[in-house]
Amino acid sequence: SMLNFERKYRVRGGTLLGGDLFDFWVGPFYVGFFGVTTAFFSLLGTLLIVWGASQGGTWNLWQISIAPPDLKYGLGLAPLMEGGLWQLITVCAIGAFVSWALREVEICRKLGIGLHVPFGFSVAILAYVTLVVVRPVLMGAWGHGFPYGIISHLDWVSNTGYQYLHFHYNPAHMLAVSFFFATTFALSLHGSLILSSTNPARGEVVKTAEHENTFFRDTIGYSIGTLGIHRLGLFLALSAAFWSAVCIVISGPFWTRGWPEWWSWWLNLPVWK
Ligand code: BCL
Ligand code: UQ1
Repeated sequence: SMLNFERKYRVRGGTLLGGDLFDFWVGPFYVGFFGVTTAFFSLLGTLLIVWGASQGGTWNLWQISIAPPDLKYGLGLAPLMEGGLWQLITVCAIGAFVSWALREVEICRKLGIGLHVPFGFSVAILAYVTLVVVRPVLMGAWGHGFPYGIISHLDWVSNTGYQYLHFHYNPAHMLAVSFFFATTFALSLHGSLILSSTNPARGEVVKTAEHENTFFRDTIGYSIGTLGIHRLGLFLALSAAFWSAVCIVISGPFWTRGWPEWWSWWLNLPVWK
């Protein structure tokens, strides 16, 4: 059954591409031109992964891996079984992620709401594209992308990290990690604050935003406000993904030595040098 609200907003129009083509719902789901392209790329990409797995010599979920081409192929196309499959899967992944973001945009336009959600998702896509396109292109070989496998991608992160001796000294990695931690901290404060005021004891009434403000004014002398906490949360989360993209794109294209050494600019400041 449809809510009155849904009936009111299930309207045609607001599409970016294709006009009325695919401008309809299937059950609860909006389809749209980009729903079709999402389905196409996801299905094809998943089939390619499963087929690649069938050629990989193991069905052990942890060990299945589809590797990028050898560095010798540079930025060219590689034979299917030597990284070409990884290249096709990467095209499908980007096709699916971007289609999903654009489908979100069309839904936002139908509803007349802001584009915050697709914008947020775009920053996650940016981090992924930085890993498998931007950095490999800047370094001259698709082989710098990460392999598609559970253990194998962890090995890639570890190997890539140690290539720069100690990744914790990467200043952008420091920022990214700090933003991830701050994001979880903010969400735990917000989630617990909302539950504390909306789950009253039996027989008591639900409390108000003023109670929420007052809790933080009493404890730390400041409340960011009910709208403000959501702005802060979005800022923290977007910053986490943004600085992640920065930390990896500067490793190689900008800095090729160990990250601890990068800090010699600090030791070399004229004040104490
Ligand atoms: Mg480190 C990266 C934290 C130690 C080497 N490291 C990261 C960052 C993050 C982080 C800041 C990964 C998140 C990210 O990119 O999000 N590292 C971190 C922490 C520690 C740490 C907290 C710690 O010690 C406590 N790192 C180390 C050690 C090094 C090291 C010191 C190894 C020895 N680290 C590296 C390297 C890298 C990182 C190398 C990176 O490359 C990585 C990074 O910054 O990458 C950008 C961004 C989010 C994404 C990329 C996800 C994108 C999602 C897409 C768009 C959508 C997917 C949809 C999905 C397929 C659909 C599924 C279907 C549904 C289930 C239905
Ligand atoms: C807060 O001040 C606030 O406003 C009332 C919320 O809204 C419901 C919150 O969820 C949180 C966590 C805070 C406190 C946060 C800071 C940064 C002071």
